Amino acid sequence: MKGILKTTSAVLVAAAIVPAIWMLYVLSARALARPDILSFEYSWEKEIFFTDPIVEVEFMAKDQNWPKVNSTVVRIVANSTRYQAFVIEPFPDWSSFSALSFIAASSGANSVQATIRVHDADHNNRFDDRFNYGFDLSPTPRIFTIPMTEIASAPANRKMDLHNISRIIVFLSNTEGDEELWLDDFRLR
Ligand SMILES: [Ca+2]
Repeated sequence: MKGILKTTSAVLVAAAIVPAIWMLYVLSARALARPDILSFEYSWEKEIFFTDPIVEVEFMAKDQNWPKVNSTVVRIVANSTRYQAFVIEPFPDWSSFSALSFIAASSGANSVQATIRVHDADHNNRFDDRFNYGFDLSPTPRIFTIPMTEIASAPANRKMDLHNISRIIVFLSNTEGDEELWLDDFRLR
C-alpha cells in the first residue's frame, strides 16, 4: 500500500512538472524563433494559438502555388455566422521590428473578408484601443505586410506598447458561415 502511494504521488508530481517544463520549453522556443511568430512547422507552436471551439482547424502541407515552398499551413473553416477567431499569443517584444507580415488566401472558391487585430498588455478591449485591419482573401495567396508604425499609432489615446504585445487575432464576423481560409508564416520584419 505504501509503495502504491509513493508511486502515485511520484506520478502526480511528474504530471505537474512535465507541463511546467513543456511550457518553459515553449516560451524559450517562441523567443528563439524570432522574428518568426507562427509558421505551423513545429509542435510547440500549438501552445501559442487557439481558436473558438466553433472553428474547424486543420494542418496541410503546401507544395505548390504558395509563396513559401514546402510550407505547412493552417486551414480554417467557418461553420457559423457568429464571430469566429483564430488567436495567437506571440513573443511580446516587437520594439526592434518594422513590420508584421503573414500569408493568407481563401481555401474555397469564394472570397473571404477577414480582420486582423493586434493589441498590447494594456488593452482595454475597446475598438479604438487596438490595431484593426480588414482584408479580402481570394484563392490566390497574398503576403500581407503591416508597417509597425501603423500598429504603434493605432490606439486613439496612447501609443501601443511594442515591448508588450499580447495577442494577434484573425477573425471573421458577419460571415455567410461557409468561409474557408489558409493562414501561414506570421512573422516580424
Ligand atoms: Ca508554414
